[in-house]
Order: sequence, then structure tokens, then C-alpha cells
Amino acid sequence: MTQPKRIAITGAAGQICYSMLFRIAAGEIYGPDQPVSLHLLEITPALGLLEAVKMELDDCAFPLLNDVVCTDDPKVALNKVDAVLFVGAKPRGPGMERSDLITDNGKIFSSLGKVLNEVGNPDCRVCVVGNPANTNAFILKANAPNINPRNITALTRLDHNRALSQLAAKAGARIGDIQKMVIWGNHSTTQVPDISYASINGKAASDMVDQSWARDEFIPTVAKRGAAVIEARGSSSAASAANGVIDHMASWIQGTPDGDWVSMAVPSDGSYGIDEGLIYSFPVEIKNGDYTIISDLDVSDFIKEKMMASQQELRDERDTVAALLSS
Ligand code: NAX
Repeated sequence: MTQPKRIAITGAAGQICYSMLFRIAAGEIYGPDQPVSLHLLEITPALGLLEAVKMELDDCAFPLLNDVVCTDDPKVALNKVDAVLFVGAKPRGPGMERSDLITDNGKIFSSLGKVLNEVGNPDCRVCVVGNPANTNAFILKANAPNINPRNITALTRLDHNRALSQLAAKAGARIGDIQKMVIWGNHSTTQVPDISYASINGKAASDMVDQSWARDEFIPTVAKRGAAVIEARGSSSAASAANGVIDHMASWIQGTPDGDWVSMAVPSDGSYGIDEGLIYSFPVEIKNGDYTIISDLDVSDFIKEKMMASQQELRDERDTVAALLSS
């Protein structure tokens, strides 16, 4: 029998995970032939609720779900797993900016990074979701030098999906007709959703929508969509965030279709003048489980300026958490 893939998930009793765990157990990350084991981590007061989540996972009788470990001990949860989804963190409430969370949540990622460094599989794939996601991934990378740094990524796929949806609605197209969307930068309001390379049924998207729409409506609507959801539902995106994580991991493991790419926040290789090592969202192509940053796109001055502003925000966040960066 195929060995199960072990996936650790932090914040497993929270709202994103309630929309995510069942889909992972159904095979949506590793595919329909691959059994999975879930290592669910929570803080001690949430263990009762986590047990209830496990009861529901059991009651689904998922054929691919090998076993579920519920724990408040990171050493148990992160031990030799194939992938870790770092969801657990304090979410942003109404009126809060992501930067308000930076210090509180950063501490979670420095301490979990140290544990991952000690007990983790050096090749495990990491996706950071808890905000500020890029900087938390940066903190984790600094605290876990034994883990392949290329494998420490953060989620901007929700932003990518939001951008696809806005463009499809504007152009009267189907999501599946659109290729080559890009989110550059930080998962924050400085992110740069960019339709410059996007095509709709093979035609340039920029010829099918007004430039003023792309500049003045599309970019801010996508960048502020998280806040709009908080305003509408009183808490941050959950099902769509869960879906973004599943898309991120499934693309990473199963690959991107020929002629298309996805957006992932990954350690910069210096492309486009972005500081090496910053966790920055780029378009990536994925083959055989490994991603390549698309590094040769012509970027307009308008977009470039915004990309640099997002980089500056990440540099400022890095400076704010300087005390958390030593392993
Ligand atoms: P919830 O508050 O519903 O769940 C978070 C869970 O994490 C709680 O059950 C809590 O007990 C647990 N937790 C806290 N500290 C922990 C630790 N040290 N170890 C293990 N578990 C811990 O939040 P939820 O709505 O699920 O959001 C989780 C995070 O995702 C937040 O930081 C939120 O801001 C972030 N998001 C990121 C998005 C992205 O695209 N990158 C979008 C959605 C969301 O805003």
C-alpha cells in the first residue's frame, strides 16, 4: 500500500481549517490515489474543539484518510511531516491592519520555526497562511535553517483567485478562459494584481478591458478584498482562504498547466530587483513538484513602482521583526 503523506496543520480548530481539512482528507492536495495523515496542532484551550473536528473527520469515513493526530505539542505535530500548513495565528478583525498583528503573530512563527528546524523533514513543503503571511514565512525561514528555504512559501493564491474572478466578471469571460494572471509582492493592500500578461481565450486581456479600469478599480478591489469580506461578514475570509491553500499546494505538487502559471509568495532569487530571500509573490511555473519564478517579463513603469512599494513594506516588516530573526 502507498505510504500516507503526512500533513501538519496549525490552527486546526479555527475557521479556515473547518473549510479546509475535509477537502484535504478527500484527496484534493495530493490527488485521488494518495492516502494522507493529518497532524492537527492547536493551543491547549482549543483541544476540546479540535477533538470535535476529528469526530467529524471520522464521521466522513474518507477512504484516503489514514489517521488523524490531535495535539498541542508542536514537536509531535511537525515531526517528519511532508508538508506543513501554518494557519494558526490571530486573525485580523474589523478596522485592524495586518501590521497590527505583526509582533504577536511573529512570535508564533519564530518558536514554531525552531521546532520545525529540530524535528522537521528538511524537504517538507511549507505554506504560511497566518498573517502577516509573507513576513511570518520570512521569520520561519530564519529560524529553520535546516529546512530547504525554497520550500518555505506564503499564500497569495487567494489574491490570485480574487483577481481572476474580478477580471472574468468585467470581461464577461469564464475563469477557465483566463491565463497568466499575476500577483506581485506582499499579501497586503500593497500587493500588485497585474493583468499585463493575462489572456482571455488567447487574446490579450488588456485589449478587452479599459486601462483605467485595470488601474483604478481592479487593483484596489483585489487588494482590499480581504477587508471588504471582513466588513461584510464580520470575520476574515475562511472558505475562500481554505480554497486558496488547497490550490497553492495542489499546484505545487501536481504542477501548472502548460502555458499558464500561478502566483506564489516564495523566497526571491533577486528577479525584478527584489531583495534576495524576501518572501515575495511572483508568477511561478511548476513542473515535477518544483517551481520556477518567471523572471523575464517586461514590467511597465507603473507596475514596477508599485512592486517596489510592496517590497518596501516587506523590508519595513522585516525590520520590525528583526529581534525574531535569529535561529
Ligand atoms: P481563527 O481564529 O478562526 O483560527 C485560528 C486558530 O489558530 C485558532 O483556533 C487558534 O486557537 C489557533 N492558534 C493560535 N495560535 C496558535 C499556535 N501558536 N499554534 C497552533 N494554533 C494556534 O482564524 P482563521 O480565520 O482560521 O485565520 C487564521 C489566519 O489566517 C489569520 O492570521 C488570518 O489573518 C489569516 N488569513 C490569511 C489569508 C491569506 O490569504 N494569507 C486570508 C484569510 C485569513 O485572513
